[in-house]
Amino acid sequence: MPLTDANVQQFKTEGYTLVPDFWSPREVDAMRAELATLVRNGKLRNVKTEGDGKTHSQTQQNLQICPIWHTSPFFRAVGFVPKVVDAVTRLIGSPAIQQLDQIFLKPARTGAPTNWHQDNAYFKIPDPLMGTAVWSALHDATVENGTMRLIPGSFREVYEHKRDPESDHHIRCWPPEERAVYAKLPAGGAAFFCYGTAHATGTNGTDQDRAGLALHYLRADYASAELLAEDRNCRPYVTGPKATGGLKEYGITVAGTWEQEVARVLAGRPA
Ligand SMILES: O=C(O)CCC(=O)C(=O)O
Repeated sequence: MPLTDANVQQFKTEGYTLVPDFWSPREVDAMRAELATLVRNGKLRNVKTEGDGKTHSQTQQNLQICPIWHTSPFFRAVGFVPKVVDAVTRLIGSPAIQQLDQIFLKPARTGAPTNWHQDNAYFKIPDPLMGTAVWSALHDATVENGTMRLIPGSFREVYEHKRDPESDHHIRCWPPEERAVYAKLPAGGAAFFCYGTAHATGTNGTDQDRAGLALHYLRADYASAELLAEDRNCRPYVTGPKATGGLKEYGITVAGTWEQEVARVLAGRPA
């Protein structure tokens, strides 16, 4: 489902927008199957700590894989899917690079939060509306299982960030939570939110796992020189004159492979 004009307008004024049926059920099935393979192969790690930022929790889990592109050709391809690239272009313009890809999996009953932060506290771009996350729900994302919360309009504010003692590497802030909205999304729904939008996920106390796939895109003319270094082997251009479908950055043409990747994963074939 493409973005509507109302989605684009909401992103520009409130810093986020939700699209409930962004991915097809078949695409979601393939994403879950690939995630299960990554979990089985031990590719996610628990970043939840016991309040000291160091000691990993034995009772709660915030399982993360970041980046994913060098482990999974399937998730590498997701960054070039035309509906993703079109949506990103409508929201932040062109030329754009894909900056990051990651998954957070919150296991049933033990799933731990990712605390409040603004992505721009990490990325530090001069205009926080010029970068966007595309956060896709791989399972129904509800209040009960800790779906994403977002603070409308918070991209106009800059909150102080400190090391998050509940994670082994994250930072966090303490924004006005009473202004937050829940991104309640069915599996296959997507939340788009700009680099300045304060956001957090919660605990998963339900009997089902919940995972979110987060892709981040940045307008290239707002990226630091280091992000665009000629010899980088990631952060592909997805639009504009330097876009090669991944060939330049990954050494292989990735754009256009999504359908075959979905079919391959659903058939259980190795990459
Ligand atoms: O899914 C999560 O727990 C957090 C995702 C997130 O914070 C992000 O994409 O920036």
